[in-house]
Amino acid sequence: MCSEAVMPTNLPPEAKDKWAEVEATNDPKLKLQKYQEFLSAVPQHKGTLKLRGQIKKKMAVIRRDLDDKKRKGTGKGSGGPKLFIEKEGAAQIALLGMTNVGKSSLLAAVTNAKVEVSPNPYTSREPVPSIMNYLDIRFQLVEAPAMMEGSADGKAWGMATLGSARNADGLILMVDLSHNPVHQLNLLLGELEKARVLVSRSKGRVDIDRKHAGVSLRIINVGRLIGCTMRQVEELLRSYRINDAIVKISGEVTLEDVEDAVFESTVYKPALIVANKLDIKSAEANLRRLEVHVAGKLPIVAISCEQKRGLELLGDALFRTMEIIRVYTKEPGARQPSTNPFTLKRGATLQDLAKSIHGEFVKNFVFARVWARRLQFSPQKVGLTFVLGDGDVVEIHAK
Ligand SMILES: Nc1nc2c(ncn2[C@@H]2O[C@H](COP(=O)(O)OP(=O)(O)OP(=O)(O)O)[C@@H](O)[C@H]2O)c(=O)[nH]1
Ligand SMILES: [Mg+2]
Repeated sequence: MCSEAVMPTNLPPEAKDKWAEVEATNDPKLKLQKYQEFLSAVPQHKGTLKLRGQIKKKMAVIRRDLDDKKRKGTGKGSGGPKLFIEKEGAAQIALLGMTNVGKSSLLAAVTNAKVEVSPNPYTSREPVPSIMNYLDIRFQLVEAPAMMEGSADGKAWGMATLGSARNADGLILMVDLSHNPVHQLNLLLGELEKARVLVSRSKGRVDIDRKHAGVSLRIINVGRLIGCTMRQVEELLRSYRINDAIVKISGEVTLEDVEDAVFESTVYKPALIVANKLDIKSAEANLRRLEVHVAGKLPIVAISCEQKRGLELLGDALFRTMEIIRVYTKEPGARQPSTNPFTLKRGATLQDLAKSIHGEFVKNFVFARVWARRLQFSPQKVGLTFVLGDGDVVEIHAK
């Protein structure tokens, strides 16, 4: 894979420079232009075919989003619905399923969203966000337009559906227990895979986190590199001007996988299955079949929106699947910690917390005190590398 050529697709430096410019902008129009410039700098040979296809797809999504906005904007005078929903709360969860499985019913049952529930197929045609509260955590559920065969190829509202999945932090795969849930699940997973959204973590994985500005390039390898060395990985990343990021490698990873991660062509989303309509006669038998098929690879929550059964299990299932921890901060000298926790990913350190509070906090950090049940002594004086846990109370002392 990377025996002689370090770059699997052999991109010239101009193309890599252009890619850095693509990454640097969030303005859709400018991004579109930068993508175009990038494409012009990519040589047209077989080795770059896959990449060019992926970039064109990304451009199509942006164009469609811009068109939508223009149409809606001039038509009704409103901003119109967005293809991408801005994130809110601890995690954004895309609610995916074929039509009539009960996505809107679930939203209506666990959030205060005003949605249309109907036996007619394809009622919801654009992503609808709403907040679900669990303990002191807020999850943002986004009902995506129904998935169908061909969604990943852009059929009907496929762009919006797969876009919602790609944009989310996690997925709920919703199936209807009144008829063959295994078929429905396979269809969802098949379309997601076509769109390079994967739910399994069994294979290798490369995460590039560019949010950590100011850390320089850090590569954490807890996996195994196949056919390449750490140095080649670093060279490849730097050739794309990735000089300031945390890169995590786990499982078995090739240099091509690393480059895929640069273009974000494959993304991994934690997922859980919600099996609805448990009230229907054949549901129990279908649930057994689904459980046998899934074989513990994904969690399953069985519910009935109609009878409001099983809904109380959803919050905890999301909490576990999303690997969320809550951390309560306390001002030095204050008696009580804040009741509004910061939510972080399991494994997050004090440095991650400090950063999510304020970028300056890390620079001015002196020490912190942590109160936690799992510690032998509380409070304990700790530094930035301290790994936080759910329920920790933290008092940060800064200059
Ligand atoms: N028996 C039963 N019917 C349900 C349940 N949940 C939803 N339904 C019915 O299933 C139909 C579809 O529900 P919706 O919530 O509109 O489904 P959806 O997935 O949002 O459908 P689209 O937006 O059209 O793709 C409606 O007639 C609901 O009343 C349930 O738990 N049990
Ligand atoms: Mg709906």
